[in-house]
Amino acid sequence: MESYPALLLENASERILVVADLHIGWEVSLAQKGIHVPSQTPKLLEKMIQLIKTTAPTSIIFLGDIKHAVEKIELEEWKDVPEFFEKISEVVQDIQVVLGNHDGNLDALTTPNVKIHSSSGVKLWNKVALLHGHAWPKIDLLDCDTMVMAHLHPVVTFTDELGFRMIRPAWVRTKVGGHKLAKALLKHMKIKPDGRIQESVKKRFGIDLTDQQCIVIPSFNDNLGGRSVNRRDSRGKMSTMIGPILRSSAVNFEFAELYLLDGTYLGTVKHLRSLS
Ligand SMILES: [Mn+2]
Repeated sequence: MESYPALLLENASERILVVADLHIGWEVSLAQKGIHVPSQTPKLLEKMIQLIKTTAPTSIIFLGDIKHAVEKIELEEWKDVPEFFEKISEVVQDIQVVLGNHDGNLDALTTPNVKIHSSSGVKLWNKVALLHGHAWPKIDLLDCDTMVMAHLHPVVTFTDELGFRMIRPAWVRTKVGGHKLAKALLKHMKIKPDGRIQESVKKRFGIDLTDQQCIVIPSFNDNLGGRSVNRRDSRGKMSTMIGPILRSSAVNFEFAELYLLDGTYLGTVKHLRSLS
């Protein structure tokens, strides 16, 4: 069976499919550089429909970057994005979007059944935090067990002795320290904690801070580039330090676990760095 960069979250009554980073209309950015590729949206739609057939979800949550143009709407997106939502709506009625950094003016392109959440994220079943990851989370997500993010388009790089390079999408699983994330978030909110962070957050927001499992979901569109999680850039910096959560000291990326799309466990970032 084909492996998809998708999560299926289940409870007794719901099956929620979570996918991210479709970047519909990315071909248009190539056309601006003189490279003309036919619209790839029909293939993306076909892949999505197949996934829906396989998993029979009750809802779909898109974790941001539905479209590619950041602020404006490209001519092609006026056609491709609404058509995409129309076709998906024929098979699943409950569709939700958590906004990503590429989703400016997205509401003009969605069908009326699509519910749009802000980039600060949404809480599912009181225990799963869902957000794109380019913006700060809202503070009431800080008592969840699990945080699911996108934005990074994580890939893993393998280079052999001859210099041949293979790059594959990768799932990332790590931990977010609740205390450190809350400290950074309060600072961003310009709130001075009165006393200890834990008590302060409880008193002010009624939130019981906790450490969370953090999952970074690979991009659904496999024509996109990604951030190589086990490779340093030319200045020796990790390219994964993007977005306020990953940039905060709350996430230790060194010990993040990496998996191939089919679930094969590869090792930690620290361990796989020598292979990049
Ligand atoms: Mn993206």
